[in-house]
Amino acid sequence: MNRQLEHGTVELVLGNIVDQQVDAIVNAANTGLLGGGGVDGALHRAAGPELLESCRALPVDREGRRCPTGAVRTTPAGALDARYVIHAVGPFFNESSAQKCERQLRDVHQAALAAAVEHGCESVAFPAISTGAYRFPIDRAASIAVDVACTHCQSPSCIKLIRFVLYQESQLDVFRTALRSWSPAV
Ligand code: AR6
Repeated sequence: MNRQLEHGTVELVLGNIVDQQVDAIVNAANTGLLGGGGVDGALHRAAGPELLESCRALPVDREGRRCPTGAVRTTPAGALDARYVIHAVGPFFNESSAQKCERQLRDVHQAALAAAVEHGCESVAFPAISTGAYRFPIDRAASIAVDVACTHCQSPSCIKLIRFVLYQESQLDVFRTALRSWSPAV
């Protein structure tokens, strides 16, 4: 399914994030940025050692993080069929701080799109950030991700194609509902 907005398109596909041919692939990373399971593991395996080397070269802060939660770092994409990997650190979902988690998930999507614009990208593929190991409820994550993407595509300087790559049919269904029902804030 896709939805054409004023200046760009938001697309939903069932598939594997590592197979995407786009300018930038977004990784669902952690603050250390040295790989992990899920999307992160799959991307590092497919990209080869160059991706890990690029991540290792990024500066580490006093808390040992290469990227704080809610932010992104951009590297070359190694052997992937993309120019960049945008490493995005989503929040670990916790119901007792749900509002903060929701804000951080929104921030990380906005930061990834801003990084893609900054690097001159016209197409970006996102996984469903935070909905695996980080346990963000899929319906809440989908409505935030879709809202940020659709809002972005209302702006003339936007990314022309934002693709969400869902791993399971059930996740695709949830994103489909969110994309169909999205309307601009008044
Ligand atoms: N392509 C597309 N989607 C995928 C793929 C794939 N190859 N593999 C999994 N998914 P997760 P998170 C889906 O856990 O929740 C890592 O260890 C998956 O079904 O990859 O942000 C990092 O190093 C789920 O819906 O990311 C971090 O420590 C979604 O992608 C931590 O997990 C995200 O699942 C980040 O957790």
